[in-house]
Amino acid sequence: MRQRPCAPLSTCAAALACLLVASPSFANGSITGTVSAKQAKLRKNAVVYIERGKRDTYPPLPTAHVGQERQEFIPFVTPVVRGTTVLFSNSDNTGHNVFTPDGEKFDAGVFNKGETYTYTFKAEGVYTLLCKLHPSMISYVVVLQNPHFAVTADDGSFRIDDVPAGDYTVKLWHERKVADPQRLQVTDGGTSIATFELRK
Ligand SMILES: [Cu+2]
Repeated sequence: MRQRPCAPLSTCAAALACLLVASPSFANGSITGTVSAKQAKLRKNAVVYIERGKRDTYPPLPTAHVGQERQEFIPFVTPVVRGTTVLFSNSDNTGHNVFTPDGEKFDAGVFNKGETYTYTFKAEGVYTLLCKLHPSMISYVVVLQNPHFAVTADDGSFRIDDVPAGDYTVKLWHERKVADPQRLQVTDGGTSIATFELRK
């Protein structure tokens, strides 16, 4: 096609916008795959993450939200980057509490419908969230070094996009099971496959 001497400005702007939107996916790669387990219901809610990213430290993510609805924490697992604040809210007509016995520990006390509590997670690790008023309530915050993570869907599938090219160790966290870490290479524009089998 012959280049027109001067394309309309809107065409240039649209082309530039396309380039800007498209370029990150070409500069980085993706990791996709599945988590398998004998019991199908165990495949969801696993966190797949890169153990150490290219940088030493990463900025915190925007505030994450864990709700309390119908006497459950929602979502079941919330991965965040170290330094991220999590806002807890209560939408039930009954009071709830949230506390963790893990890491630095915190206890929000009792809060009622419409009230919130925030906590900033300063150290990497897995934090169990519990409610002193309802022993069946449980969920997890998984504090990671970097934002390259995903939570598995009901079928165990996951996808991590926008990963800088390089060699990585990819790990898995699951409430009750373990899986062997995977070494893999991410290439610019490529999709690397990681498969985890839950055991124990
Ligand atoms: Cu509760």
